[in-house]
Amino acid sequence: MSHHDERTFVMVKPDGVNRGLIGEIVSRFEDRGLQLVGAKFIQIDEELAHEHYGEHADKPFFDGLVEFITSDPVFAMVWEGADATRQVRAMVGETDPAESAPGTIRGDFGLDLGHNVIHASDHEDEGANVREIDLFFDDEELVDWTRSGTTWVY
Ligand code: RTP
Ligand code: MG
Repeated sequence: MSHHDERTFVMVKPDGVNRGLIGEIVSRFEDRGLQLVGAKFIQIDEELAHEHYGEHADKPFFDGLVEFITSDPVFAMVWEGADATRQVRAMVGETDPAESAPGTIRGDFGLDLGHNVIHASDHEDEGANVREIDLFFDDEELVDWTRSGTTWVY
């Protein structure tokens, strides 16, 4: 990991998994030149859901959000690259798919606020990427590696 590189947490939500969008989403990050350093297919339990979405505990949509995120499996990933958290958020789009530009993941695949296909660490919440990576992954589940022969990507 070179000095300008950063790791960020990304997760295909249950709606994206059910719609068969894991491969499409992984491809977009690969195409962009980001580097995969960890991934796993899991079903989130209540406790993990409460920790992950704790910032929204007081919101009216919290119970529905927890019910949804625990309803079916998710595909959790860690991606590395220059300014990765901001880069990924730009590729994801806005929270509401209706506000998301075509070409973004939510702009292309999101249905509504509750079914917006993907989660990514908030780039405006400093340390969110590191907290979320720690919450979902053990250190030994993340791979330190350098791609060979790829001077054209990060
Ligand atoms: P996420 O955390 O899932 O990546 O989404 P985000 O940063 O774009 O949005 P955030 O404000 O963190 O909200 C988390 C998720 O809660 C659902 N939500 N529902 N009904 C509502 O008003 C409402 N607002 C947010 C969305 O699924 C959002 O992704
Ligand atoms: Mg968020």
